[in-house]
Amino acid sequence: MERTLTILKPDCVRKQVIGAVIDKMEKAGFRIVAMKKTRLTPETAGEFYAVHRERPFFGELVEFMSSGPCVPMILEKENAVADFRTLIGATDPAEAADGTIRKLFADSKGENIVHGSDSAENAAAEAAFFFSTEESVRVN
Ligand code: 3AN
Repeated sequence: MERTLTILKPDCVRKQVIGAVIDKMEKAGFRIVAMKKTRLTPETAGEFYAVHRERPFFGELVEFMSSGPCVPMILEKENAVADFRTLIGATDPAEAADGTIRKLFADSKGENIVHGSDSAENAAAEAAFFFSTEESVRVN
């Protein structure tokens, strides 16, 4: 079993497609280990995306991610990191494969509905960013 960290981004919450997106995840075999609604500040969003600090879109990314509530989740499945990235599709929804979450729900590269960790190592660090050890214990 492997874990990945996703965030249902502020556009997902605003569009009221949280349920539809989670349905896709559960139907694809992901178990929900942890989930909450929270709101990032520009400071915490900048910390979460620190690796992108030098990228030209960093300011826009921080502004968007702190623009409203979001829903971070820890998901578990065999091969979770890679399978989840397949399920969500390419960063740019215009390039995302048919049937992927971003193709179905996202508007742009910036407002692309969900985050997905890019490695098991980053997934663990990102999970610890949002959840305590107690909150990360699988219950079923
Ligand atoms: P992914 O989320 O698919 O791993 P990355 O790591 O390339 O994509 O990008 C990190 C975050 O930065 C993404 N969540 C995405 O929404 C945002 N982003 C990437 N490219 C752009 C862009 N050109 N303009 C605005 N935001 C972007």
